[in-house]
Amino acid sequence: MGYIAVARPWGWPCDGLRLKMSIGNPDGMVLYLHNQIIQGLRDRKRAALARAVTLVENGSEHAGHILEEAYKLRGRGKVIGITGSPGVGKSTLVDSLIGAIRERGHSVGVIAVDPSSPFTGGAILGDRVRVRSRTTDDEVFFRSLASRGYLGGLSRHTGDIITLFDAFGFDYILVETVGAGQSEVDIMRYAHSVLVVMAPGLGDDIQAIKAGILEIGDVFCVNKADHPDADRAVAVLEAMLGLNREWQWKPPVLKTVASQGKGVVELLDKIDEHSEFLKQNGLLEERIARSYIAALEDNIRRDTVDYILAKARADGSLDGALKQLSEGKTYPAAVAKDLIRQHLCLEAKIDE
Ligand SMILES: Nc1nc2c(ncn2[C@@H]2O[C@H](COP(=O)(O)OP(=O)(O)O)[C@@H](O)[C@H]2O)c(=O)[nH]1
Ligand SMILES: [Mg+2]
Repeated sequence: MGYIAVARPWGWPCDGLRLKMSIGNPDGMVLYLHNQIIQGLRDRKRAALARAVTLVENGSEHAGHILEEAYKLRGRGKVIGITGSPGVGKSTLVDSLIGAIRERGHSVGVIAVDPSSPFTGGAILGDRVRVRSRTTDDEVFFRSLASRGYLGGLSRHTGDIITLFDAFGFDYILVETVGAGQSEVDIMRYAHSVLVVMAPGLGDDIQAIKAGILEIGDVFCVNKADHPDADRAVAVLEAMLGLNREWQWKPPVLKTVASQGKGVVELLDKIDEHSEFLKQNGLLEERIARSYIAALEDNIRRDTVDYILAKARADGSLDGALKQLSEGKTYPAAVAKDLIRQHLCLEAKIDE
């Protein structure tokens, strides 16, 4: 009877007959629960979304069925990526943007990808605390993902979780990524519009070039405009953008004081303007195609890595390789190629 407690955490009426049929048949029970979750997504039950995200985030083998159904429901929300170095004020800005979006009567889901603490494996608490004020609003949903150290520190399931949020039917999906470098550039491939946040006096102009961030930004925002150096930062950024190339869409540079909500309505207007530009010029499809490519790459990489390591563990070739490495007889790149050849039965040449 333990199943009943599992089936009803979000207070749906219990379907007695189907439940009885499922008890004693774990696979049937799992399917039943998953159908409940999918129906819950359609009915916009927040608890169903929370449950689905947890299953996907934990890499549950049963998540595929939910994702398959979620994929059919997706396609309504604007996916806005928000990126920039730690401390520039992204989370504060997200909080203000939530307010501006709600004032216009739209719903918003927020996904914050945080660097995991190596000690707890949990997401940084600060983000959760800050948005708590809005958690009573039914049209706002916030989820903080631990990054689990996947390739450059991103949550390996971010793309799938965006799909779940989209299936739920949010008007806006804000994805905040922390850190600076290739990993945050990569995650932005899932977004339709990318907002790059900078702050004066943090040397961000230099970092931006390094991270290739100028190329991915659709809208730029110099936050902490209460700082005296803000105008200089805007000027530097505009100069760098202007020299860069011929723009079809010239990314605007805005100033905000997120902590006081200043400039946030204008920022939302620009984000909307960019969405409209994409639609009017047939470019939204390109962005969506970009997100499919990102999803394919991420999934192929993830599944191939898991597969090869599992096979290599099982037949002892991983242990053998580790031993050879520790004895200095080979080097990791060579071992990796051997393992790929061995376990994927590859005849194709791998580039040396
Ligand atoms: N002076 C000033 N401080 C701000 C502003 N926006 C955010 N902050 C502060 O900057 C710090 C980092 O903000 P946070 O949103 O956590 O940055 P994140 O790491 O980019 O998400 C916090 O102490 C904020 O209160 C702003 O516009 N002006
Ligand atoms: Mg943050």
